[in-house]
Amino acid sequence: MADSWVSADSIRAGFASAMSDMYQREVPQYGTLLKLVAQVNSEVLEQDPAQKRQLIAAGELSRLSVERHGAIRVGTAAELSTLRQLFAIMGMFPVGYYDLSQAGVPVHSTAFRPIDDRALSLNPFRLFTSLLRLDLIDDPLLRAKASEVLAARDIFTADCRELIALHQRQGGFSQTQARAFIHESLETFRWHQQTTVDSATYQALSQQHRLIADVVCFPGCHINHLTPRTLDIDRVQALMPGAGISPKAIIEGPPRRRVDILLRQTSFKALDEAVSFTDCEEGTHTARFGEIEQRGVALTVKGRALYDRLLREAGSKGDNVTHQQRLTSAFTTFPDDARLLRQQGLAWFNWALTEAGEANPEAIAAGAGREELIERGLVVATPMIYEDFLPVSAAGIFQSNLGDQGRVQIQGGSERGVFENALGAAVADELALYQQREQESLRRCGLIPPVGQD
Ligand code: OOG
Ligand code: NI
Repeated sequence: MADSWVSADSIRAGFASAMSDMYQREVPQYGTLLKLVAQVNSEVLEQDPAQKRQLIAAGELSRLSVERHGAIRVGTAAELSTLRQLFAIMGMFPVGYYDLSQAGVPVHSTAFRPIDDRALSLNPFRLFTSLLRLDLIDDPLLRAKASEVLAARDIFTADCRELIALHQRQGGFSQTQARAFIHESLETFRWHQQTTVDSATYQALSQQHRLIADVVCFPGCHINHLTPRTLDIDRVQALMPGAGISPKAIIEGPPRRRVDILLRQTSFKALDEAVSFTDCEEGTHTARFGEIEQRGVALTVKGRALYDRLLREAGSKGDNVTHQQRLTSAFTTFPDDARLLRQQGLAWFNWALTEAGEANPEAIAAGAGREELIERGLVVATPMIYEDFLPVSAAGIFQSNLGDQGRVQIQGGSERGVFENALGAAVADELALYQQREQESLRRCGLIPPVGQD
């Protein structure tokens, strides 16, 4: 029976595509953004055949056109822990802990994502998932009200809960069950025009923080954006207004470089949407938007420390042009060359033998230096793409949709233990995952000894 279960990868791909269809119907501007990104990506590939060849060789081209990430926000530990079980069925596991309270946003987060090379290359879909920190609501009456509203809702359908339990019992899904599961789990992320509260409660929560109202007042945890991957984020940002999309002021993350690092992101502003309250039909809520991202190589601890320092030094002032110039000059000390990134231990790479390398095992066994093997055409090292998120950038994305309220003062620091308790599991360390993947690739090439012999 186990042989005939549908793979987690295919459930994830089916889910990501159903989510995208739903979101395009719900937020038509997102469909426009997808078209723009597809157009720019195909222009880049046409104008830059070398990049196209590299992407094909790295297995990146096939996953380029599938959705890259989305984001959701939940209100209780029980919701978060059920989500963990739901995403596990799709081969998505919690990676990384992000404390957004530092940046004045009352949530902490993780990313549910695939972990191994194969799953990442088949479909890298990931969800940035935030848990509201009710402890950061300072008014005790309002905090109690928010807890009460949250306790009364169930964001999962009864069938969805049953299917999760079934999967846990039998260890897999048939085709029919997998289809039903995708259908039922989508319900959790659907938009609801009808809130669960009266307008006074909505206003009070919204005044405390707009995000709190967004999490507490709805019957589900609506997907708040989806994010395709582009090969030229500067061009998409510049073309957005012409396509009737209004972008946020600056592109977050590192500057444009020859060897892209980490993650650059920008979004269009959240839309004002009509909602109704239990006591009144007319209201609006602003939460849902679209985003684009450009991904580059994942950095080591050393590379990441350098990135964080240069980003701090560059600061953030002015319009996007000024901001990008400041970044570019701050980042001149960050090597922009794959070989230097490797030699200085700043970034992770995927190592593989070329055909010549396969045909020449003695040359590899002779213990020549890795860079020399690359020069001799026996080995290739491909940048390992960053699969995670950046807390400073995430805060910028949150804030661009919170208007003036973006930066409230929040007391209280990182609460990783509290988050993991709520989740019901530890979050994986993203840096350890990259390191492990690089080690495995070196081992496959025979460049380091097999496990147990090193
Ligand atoms: C999540 C914002 C963060 C990203 O890409 O960094 C994010 C949210 O608004 O819920 O999606
Ligand atoms: Ni995002």
